[in-house]
Amino acid sequence: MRPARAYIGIGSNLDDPIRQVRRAFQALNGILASGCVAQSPLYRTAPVGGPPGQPDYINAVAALDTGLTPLQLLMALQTLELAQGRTRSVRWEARTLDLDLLLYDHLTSDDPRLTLPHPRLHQRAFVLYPLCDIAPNLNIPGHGPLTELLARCPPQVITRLDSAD
Ligand code: A4P
Ligand code: MG
Repeated sequence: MRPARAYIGIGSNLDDPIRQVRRAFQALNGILASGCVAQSPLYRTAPVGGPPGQPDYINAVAALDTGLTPLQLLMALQTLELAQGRTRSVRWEARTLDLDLLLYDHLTSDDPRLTLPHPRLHQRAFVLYPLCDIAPNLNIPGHGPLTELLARCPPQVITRLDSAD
């Protein structure tokens, strides 16, 4: 069977975030029946929402070809978050690693366990910029062309890092 193309949003703002994101790229390649086919550049981004005084985030996006179902893939992502020290208490608190399933082929779902596309993807520069770097022609189900979402996105402080950073 043809693999599905999934896009994963990666975010970290604790415990050496650049290292956390690079480690996450490697770990994504180790997911069962899956392979990473593209990695975006890294971005330094101001925190959106959450408790005040959080450090900046490092964000990036990976494209993954996968034979897993959407829920199997979500569980694999949550296992990687835990392996990199993720804890959960307050919503949108600082974290060592957040892996969001942004898109899974053109699937849509309003299941709260797994909403597709990711419910806040279309409003977030820290997702849209790296996604556009690796998949500029994407159409986001229910929202339209990625480039149009980027043009309409609320202003956010976001800086692309050099690969040497
Ligand atoms: N869930 C439902 N749909 C999905 C999906 N498509 N991908 C459920 C991943 N998870 C999904 O997620 C909470 C629950 O969402 C999960 O149990 C899952 O079943 P979580 O990762 O435990 O908690 P969270 O990340 O704190 O919550 P949430 O609502 O996913 O937050 P977001 O939207 O991920 O936002 N600012 C900057 N600059 N950069 C960031 O990366 N991230 C956030 C978190 C806030 N501000 C940020 C950043
Ligand atoms: Mg999350």
